[in-house]
Amino acid sequence: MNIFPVSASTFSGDIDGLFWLVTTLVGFWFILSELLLFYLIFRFRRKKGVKAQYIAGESRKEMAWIFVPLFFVILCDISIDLRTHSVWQKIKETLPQATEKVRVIGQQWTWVFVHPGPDGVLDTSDDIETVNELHVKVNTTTHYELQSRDVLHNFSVPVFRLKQDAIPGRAITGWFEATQTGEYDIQCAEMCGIGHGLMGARIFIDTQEQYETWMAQEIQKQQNYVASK
Ligand SMILES: [Cu+2]
Repeated sequence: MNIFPVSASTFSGDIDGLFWLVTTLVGFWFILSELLLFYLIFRFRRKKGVKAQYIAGESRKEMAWIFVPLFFVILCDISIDLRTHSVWQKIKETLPQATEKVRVIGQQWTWVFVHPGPDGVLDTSDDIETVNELHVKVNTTTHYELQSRDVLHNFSVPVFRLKQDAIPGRAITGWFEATQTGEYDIQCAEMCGIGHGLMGARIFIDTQEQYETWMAQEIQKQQNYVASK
């Protein structure tokens, strides 16, 4: 059964693992406690000639019903915290060496992407700027520099399991490495005004050849535009 969207980054499996861990542990305690609740309601109910019992949980034996499960619940909590911490460290606290860089700019209500041109360097005259269309290379560690031109936005790429707030006045650097090619959704995941729901874009994960073909097309478009002026 595949309940998750396509998994297309080096860390998406870690995030899915966390979802499974939390769902399994919480699900286990939920089912156990509900079963027990209904069993106890049935077991100590009022019967003919027998009053319903009111159990306050004050004797040592009764208290064990509270503190023994509590102990195990806390153990589960700790295991979730440890796993979460190591995943957070891997994704948010380490910044592997970049092979590629791209700038992502959120504004009401669109995404602007600045790709380095053939020279591979941002902020030079051959940069390629696109609207709602991000091109990255597969199997390449890519740094994104995230900015906002107005309010809070959130750069969310579900297939990467990536979410990062864009904060006005700040340039936030993060990274990803795509593991499979294809065309997928990008969505703003921060309520940013009336057009928020429309603030979607597409990410194209290209092979080296596809990327170069796309870049050549963009350069051609620019030249045609300049020539037409
Ligand atoms: Cu938004």
